[in-house]
Amino acid sequence: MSDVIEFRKVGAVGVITINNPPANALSFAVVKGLAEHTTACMNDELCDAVVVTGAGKMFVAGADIREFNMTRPDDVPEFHDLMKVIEEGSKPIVAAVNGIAFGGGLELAMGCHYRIIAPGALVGQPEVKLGIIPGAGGTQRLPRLAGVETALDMIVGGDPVRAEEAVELGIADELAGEDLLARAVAYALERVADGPRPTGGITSRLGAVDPQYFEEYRLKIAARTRGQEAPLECINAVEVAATKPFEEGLAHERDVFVRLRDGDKSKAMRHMFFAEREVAKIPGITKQTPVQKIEKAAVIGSGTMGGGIAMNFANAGIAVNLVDVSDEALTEGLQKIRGNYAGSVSRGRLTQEKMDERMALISSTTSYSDLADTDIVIEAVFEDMDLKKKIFGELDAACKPETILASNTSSLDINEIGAATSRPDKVCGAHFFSPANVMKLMENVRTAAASDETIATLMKLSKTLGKTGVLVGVGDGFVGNRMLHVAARIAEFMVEEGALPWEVDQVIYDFGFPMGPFSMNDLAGIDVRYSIRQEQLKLYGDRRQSVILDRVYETGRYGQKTNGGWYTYEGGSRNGTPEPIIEDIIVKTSAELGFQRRPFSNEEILERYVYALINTGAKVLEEGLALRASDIDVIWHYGYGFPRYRGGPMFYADLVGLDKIYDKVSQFHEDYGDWMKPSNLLKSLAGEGKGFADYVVSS
Ligand code: T1G
Repeated sequence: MSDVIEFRKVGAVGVITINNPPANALSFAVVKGLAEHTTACMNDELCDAVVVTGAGKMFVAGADIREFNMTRPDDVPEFHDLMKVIEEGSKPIVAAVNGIAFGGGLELAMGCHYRIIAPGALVGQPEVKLGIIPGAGGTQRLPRLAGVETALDMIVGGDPVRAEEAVELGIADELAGEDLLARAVAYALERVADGPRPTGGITSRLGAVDPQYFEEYRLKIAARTRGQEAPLECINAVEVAATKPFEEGLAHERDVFVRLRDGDKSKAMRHMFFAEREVAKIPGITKQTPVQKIEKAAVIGSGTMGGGIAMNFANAGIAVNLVDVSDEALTEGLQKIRGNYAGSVSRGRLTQEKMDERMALISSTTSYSDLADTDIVIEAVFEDMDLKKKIFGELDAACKPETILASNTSSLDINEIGAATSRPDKVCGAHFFSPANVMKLMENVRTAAASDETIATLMKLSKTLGKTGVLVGVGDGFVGNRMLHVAARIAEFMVEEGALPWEVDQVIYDFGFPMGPFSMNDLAGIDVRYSIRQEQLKLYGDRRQSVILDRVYETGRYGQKTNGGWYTYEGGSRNGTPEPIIEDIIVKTSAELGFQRRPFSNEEILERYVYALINTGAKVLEEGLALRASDIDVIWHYGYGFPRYRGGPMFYADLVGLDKIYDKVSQFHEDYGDWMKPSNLLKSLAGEGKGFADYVVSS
């Protein structure tokens, strides 16, 4: 029948094994094979019961996400029809759940009559993280097995539960011992006398639920699911399970599943699912590329960034030596780290024991001679090329030959830094994002001289630290900040021309970002942006910068740190309010600059900001500073909060259409000059009617 399904008889029990690596996804072939083998067993007089299990380490990771955009072949049942064949089977069907049963995997197990689960296995309905709801009966069967409240938590949250808890919750009937399959076969035979137990017929757990409960649940999740549809639809589907007949619930689920699956938000979130896995695929680097062990690390600079970076190593169980020029600086840096951990302990996110373990992994020194045996050093001092070259020269002399030397610089030329050492093949960039112990993104910077081993080690280190490491090339601002600086400038120019900071921020917030550029400026510090611009003016004198930011800086309003920047922050609140002083400065400066202020529509604000991002992303691609467009999407999601349900700037551009974006950017080019010149890649792809998804960087 099908090579992704194996079948054998164990006595009077038919054992159906799904063998569809790498994740045993419910592909069309698997669905077809499952239906055929189930039907065959039901018609086999010598078969008294059936066991369904997965080959390898997973039961089933879910439906095959890659097939969502494909047309289902006529001879392949819909998910619901497969579950109907199983649930209405005339003989007991037992799911032997090994490893992972997610999405359609858990739904398959719940379509079976009984479930035996292996210790340590995980079951979950993560569909909401793909912008959809379970589409194979999960919203209707899980409430029947585990009750409405548990079903809501699992389906709306999307997080898995462990085997032991699955038994307690009623999702699984029994926790297997050493031999899952043997136990499942025996259990199936024990159930022959009882016969099938269709999950759809279980109603005892549904109990009368107060409609208010669902309303309160909707309010509870509203803030964190802003802009998304799937979470609310998950609640609606579970409410239908609790209030309507089973068949009606299945029909409701199917209609909503198809609508969300075919919508842009789910396509964007599925794009991100694969994009964040694609970043690990680097031309020339394979599983055979040697990787250096990282058991001892050091961080140069005990400031905010250095301390955060050091915490990442301690959190991963790696000993780390914090280095600075004085004991006072180190004392202050360690105190800040201790305070960060204590905050997590007080919020119940970390145990005191774990905090103590991590603090014990962090040592400190003012002497490079203590770094001789270090495996990797991350330099995180302030952005001064001469200082960095001096530090790298000293590290080169102090550390063993194989030590990797990485800079956390956000924009300086790491090729030049590497040239200050005798080991340029061991020099790279590890650009963390602030706060470094929280933000998942690492821009791993590949210099011209870095060896494959150095890059492979750096990419593996990202995973070890629980980060999403994206490989980028050496360029001003690498990828993320290069794009940010262009968009931030265009936002400032819009304010010169007539928009107000809070108008721009509202549009960008409503698009789905956690905050707009001016709020972000207040958070990071206007003084920080001011100094970056001074650096850029040195590097690129030709680039006109809006002087409004200078005027605000000159008032001493640096943002949240001074309780006022673009916004005013009453009583230390983090929610700013528009400030009339700022509006006066803006209007006055616009007049000085000769602008006749004009209103900006929300659409124009969004287009200018986001298309500036996209155009710069296209330039990054054509300069070979990113391996693929989807890497840029991953950078912008994990580094800057680009909403996952929009898929990242480059995916979003393909949805809008590159021809439209090219036309708009051409207009910006006329308005602002060459720094907004359309990218050649954008122009050529638009002209060919293609998208960034069609563009493969020559490796
Ligand atoms: N479909 C297609 N490919 C998948 C897949 C899936 N569901 N899950 C994993 N892969 C691929 C993945 O792209 C990678 O490929 C390889 O398997 C290893 O994955 C009807 C409609 C299971 C926890 O959302 O969470 O069911 O890069 O690197 O770290 O209601 O994969 O090697 O070519 O992630 O060990 C719901 C998605 C689907 C779970 C394993 N299920 N998967 O993590 O390996 S929708 C999910 C995961 C659904 C039903 C609905 C993880 C994992 P490649 P990996 P891992």
